[in-house]
Amino acid sequence: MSETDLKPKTQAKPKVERPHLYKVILLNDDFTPRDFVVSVLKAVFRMMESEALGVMMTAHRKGACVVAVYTKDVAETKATQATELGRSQGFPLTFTTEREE
Ligand code: TYC
Repeated sequence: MSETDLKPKTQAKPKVERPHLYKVILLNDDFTPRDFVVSVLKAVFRMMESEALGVMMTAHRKGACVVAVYTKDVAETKATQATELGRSQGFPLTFTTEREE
């Protein structure tokens, strides 16, 4: 650095924040067959049968269940895909997303 160069008194602090994470939430309904819910969880969220069964039964009993956590884009894409799989068969199966605190 030459003598005429000005050195900044404070360094610009590189601010790299981690992305917000979003939960995908499965909602219960009275019409979608249990085995169809399980098949969607396996196909879209890459779950094993036992895990998918557990998530489906939790939603069935409690009204909703967190399926997985992703960045915003991935969460919204998977929630839409999974919901559309249900709609394509005439079921009201619904997946929503919610930002984590
Ligand atoms: N409640 C549905 C039934 O009894 C099954 C079901 C479970 C549907 C979980 C949605 O998120 C759900 N056929």
